Amino acid sequence: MSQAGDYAAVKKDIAALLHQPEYDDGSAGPVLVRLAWHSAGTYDAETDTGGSNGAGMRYEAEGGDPANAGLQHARVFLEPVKRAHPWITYSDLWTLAGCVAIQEMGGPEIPWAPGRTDFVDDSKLPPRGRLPDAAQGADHVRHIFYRMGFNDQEIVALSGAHNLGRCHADRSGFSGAWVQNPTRFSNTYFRLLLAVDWKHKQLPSGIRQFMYIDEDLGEELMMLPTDIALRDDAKFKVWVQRYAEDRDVFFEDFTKVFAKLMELGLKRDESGSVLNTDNVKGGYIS
Ligand code: HIF
Repeated sequence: MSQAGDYAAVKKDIAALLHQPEYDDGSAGPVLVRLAWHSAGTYDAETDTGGSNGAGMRYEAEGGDPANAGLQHARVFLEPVKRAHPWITYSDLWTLAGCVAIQEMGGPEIPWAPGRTDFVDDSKLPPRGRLPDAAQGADHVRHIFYRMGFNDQEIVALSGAHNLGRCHADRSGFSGAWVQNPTRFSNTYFRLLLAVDWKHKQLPSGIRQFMYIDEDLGEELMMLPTDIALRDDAKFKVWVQRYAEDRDVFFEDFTKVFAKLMELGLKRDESGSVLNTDNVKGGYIS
């Protein structure tokens, strides 16, 4: 067992578990990034509810939300790390794991700070329906991310995370990966979004997505309707073009916006300590 507060030891163990030859594309990384984002992405700035604090996905109300299907795999991957470092909260572990995964897959280092609590404050529980619906368009994407406090540029920068991982028919209903190498963080997602003639595809289930078959590679790639919306909306497209052209600018902007996502709902004092865990007394919600 590591000493309480030894986050370097936790990071090392997270990095060591990413290689999973039997799972998906051989890495736990993408699903860990999705876990981190779904834990935070329930935030509503107006009511100050939701967010990563509380690790609510451990419980049915949030964990059983169909939008979170498949994330049990990510939580199971992290259990040995929690056992080796029992002092870390799940909410810190899940957000940290997403950041470590991004960096280990070739992405930027995301500034991350601890201090989240695992005590569930019932008054902060997010209702279901806070996470985005991939079948929709630009208005919906704005509605969801403006609610968290993001602007158009930040929405597009964040979206570069779809360079990672894949859709699973038995989780979301959608199917396939966005890029050819889905365990390598890059700006390929933006480049493909613009460069390729994406065609409608209807899956046997009736679900509609977009597809492109790379004849040379003999490989089929996909985009969600919400991804295509970034290309087809004039204001979003400006940023898609910017990030397609300049990987460094994308990495810089992504770093800031992913760090902001991980912090939603936390209030820190000048020393960085989280203030809004003050309803936790003697280990229980008062
Ligand atoms: Fe995703 N996302 N996401 N997403 N996402 C899926 C998978 C991943 C949306 C829908 C889906 C973001 C925004 C949105 C990742 C990371 C991020 C899947 C497939 C869907 C349907 C799930 C499955 O079937 O397993 C929508 C509608 C979003 C708003 C536009 C974030 C910006 C891109 C915030 C983000 O960081 C990652 C990583 C995956 C891959 C998971 C995997 O298991 O491989």
